[in-house]
Amino acid sequence: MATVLEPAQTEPDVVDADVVEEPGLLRRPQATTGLWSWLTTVDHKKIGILYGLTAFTFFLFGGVEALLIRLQLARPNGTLLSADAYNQVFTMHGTTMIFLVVMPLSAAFFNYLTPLMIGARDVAFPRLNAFSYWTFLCGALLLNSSFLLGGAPNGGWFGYAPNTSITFSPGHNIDFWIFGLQILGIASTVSAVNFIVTILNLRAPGMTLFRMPVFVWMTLVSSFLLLFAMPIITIALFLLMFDRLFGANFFNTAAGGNPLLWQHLFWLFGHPEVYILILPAMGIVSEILPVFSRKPLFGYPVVVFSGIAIGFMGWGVWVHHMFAVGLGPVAVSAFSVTTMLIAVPTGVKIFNWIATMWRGSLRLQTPMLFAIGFVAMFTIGGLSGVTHAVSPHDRQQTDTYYVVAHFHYVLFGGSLFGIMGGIFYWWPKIFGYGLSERLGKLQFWLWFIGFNVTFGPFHILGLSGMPRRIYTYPKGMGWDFWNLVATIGAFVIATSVLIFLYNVAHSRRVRPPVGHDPWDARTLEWTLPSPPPAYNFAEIPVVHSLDDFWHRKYGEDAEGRLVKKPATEEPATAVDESAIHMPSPSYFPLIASLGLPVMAYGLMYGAYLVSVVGGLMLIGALYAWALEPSAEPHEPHEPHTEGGGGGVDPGDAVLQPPEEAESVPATSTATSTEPSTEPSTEVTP
Ligand code: HEM
Ligand SMILES: [Cu+2]
Repeated sequence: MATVLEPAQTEPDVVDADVVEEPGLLRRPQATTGLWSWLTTVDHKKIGILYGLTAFTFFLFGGVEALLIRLQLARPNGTLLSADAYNQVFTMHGTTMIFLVVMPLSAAFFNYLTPLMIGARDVAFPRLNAFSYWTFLCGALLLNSSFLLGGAPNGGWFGYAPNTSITFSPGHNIDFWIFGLQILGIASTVSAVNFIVTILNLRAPGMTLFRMPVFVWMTLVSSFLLLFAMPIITIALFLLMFDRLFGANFFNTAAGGNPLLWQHLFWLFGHPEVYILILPAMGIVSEILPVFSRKPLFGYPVVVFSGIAIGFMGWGVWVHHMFAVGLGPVAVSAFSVTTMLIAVPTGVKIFNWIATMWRGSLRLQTPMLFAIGFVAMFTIGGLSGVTHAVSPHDRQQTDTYYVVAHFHYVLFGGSLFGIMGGIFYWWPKIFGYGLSERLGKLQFWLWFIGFNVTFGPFHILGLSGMPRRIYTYPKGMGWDFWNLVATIGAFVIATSVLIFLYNVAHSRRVRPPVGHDPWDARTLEWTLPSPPPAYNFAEIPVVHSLDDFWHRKYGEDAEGRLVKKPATEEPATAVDESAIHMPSPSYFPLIASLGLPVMAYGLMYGAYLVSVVGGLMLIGALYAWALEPSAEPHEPHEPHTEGGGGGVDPGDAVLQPPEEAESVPATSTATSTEPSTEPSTEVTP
């Protein structure tokens, strides 16, 4: 039975309900459009878009920092940046690209796609989700405010002690790094909890774990990694904070402390962190390759299990970052072996992706080009990683440009290629129009060539002895030519990014319509209009198989050939949107988040009263949030607690477990803020 959208309850209705509004602060905001609606939104789709826009803005920041580095190193004896300015720029470049670009871009996809892919109306804790976004933004702004407040962090993205102690870094530079990462850590941890609960509790009927898209699996594994990794860096940062602000000596050798403790703690977090950076992109590529090869993913269960295996094995390799610190042959050999072993599940994935394309009918559209680019570049990065695992080799390579080459092939060649493929793939679903394919292909080739011209030479520079983190180098070291080549490459990358921005502006202007399934895809999100209505599914779908949407569209004839099933023309049935219960907007998550940087600035500058104010903002908003009516008073519906779904916080519950959904009358505040342009007859139940 097909469905037709009832005209959404318009604002005025709600306004009428105001006559019964409760007095005071706790009255829920009602705006569904404009800036206020974005500041108070708890809609996973809007929060996903906020993460995406913010992270892409920081990509531009990190990119400019990268160009400054490359300009400084383009010629020997560069004078563009002083030594300290250079330290600030590369530290912020690395920190930005990891914590403010790749992680939040992944979170953007987690937020926008997970509920759509599992057949849910939102995440388990919508206001907590808003809190995690605003907290991320507060952490990012605090970190970058350092440029205006005396100097940005300058101790490298892994902040080795005792270089980052108050003795060797007396300014506030490192304090900004500590508090910035602490606040970002809260955002990531909260978000991880949200996605674990959502994926384990809010799947549509029939969406068993092994019918979930690989992207959802990688979201789950990354969230568990975040849950266990963030506490480790949090403790390390607290120890460093106590050393710097309160005279402790955790890392001070002279007072019995141990700088190696920092390295162990940082890389115990740091290596799982690199999988937190790559697994989402691996999930994205595992969605794109089957669609553009018109074949199911080869070895779906193996791809899933190798992701889980990487999630576990990623905890047993951290010492490969410390092969040169003198831990002794036993430790070094053991971690060499574990590091080589982790190449196995990674290699398995690469073979499965190649096998998916093998004998497929490939459509080389932009998402597919980036996905294939991912597989090729990540393989190169993985191979140089294996050379690091051979510890005598690593002795030559550690702290040289060979290492810089390695992590750019896996983080840029891997994560960013995958993410860019995802942007082109899901853009039509998110915004209801497509990006230009012609400009997309031009961007891809410049991006691909620029990438290899920039980072390929780093392998040569590293093996010919060029250390990383030097702000200049003398003439005649044999590094002049390849540094110039690398800098030219960096500007080719920059040009490709400008073409992307032009593509966005141009496509937004002409808005080529796309329909709900422009790529002939396989997963649930493509059953919905583009963009989806605020409540996602008019009816919670019932899932019967992996790639459920594909199997609704295609069957096999007697010879096993793929045949399109006749479209089921069914009479449209009315959907009463106002009967669909959705969480109401709230501004308390934003206020709670703002309390965190206020606390940090107070601690950093010793203005403890300011910290108290920040603490009160946080606690006050959390209480108000807890006391906020879970839905508008005029909405006659069963209290949420009953149907709160396994372990979901009733105060925040949006959805009952799907099988109960039908029974609960809903509120009207769920009016879709995004105009659903498509009559939902296109949505098959
Ligand atoms: C846009 C093009 C990029 C260029 C031209 C570039 C260039 C560089 C260079 C030359 C360095 C070495 C600085 C030094 O050791 O003195 C560096 C460091 C680094 N880059 Fe990039 N990079 C780019 C993109 C990225 C991306 C996308 C990521 C991660 C997702 C990333 C992560 C890092 C990290 C973590 C460091 C180490 C910083 C440190 O030593 O503390 N970079 N980059
Ligand atoms: Cu590692």
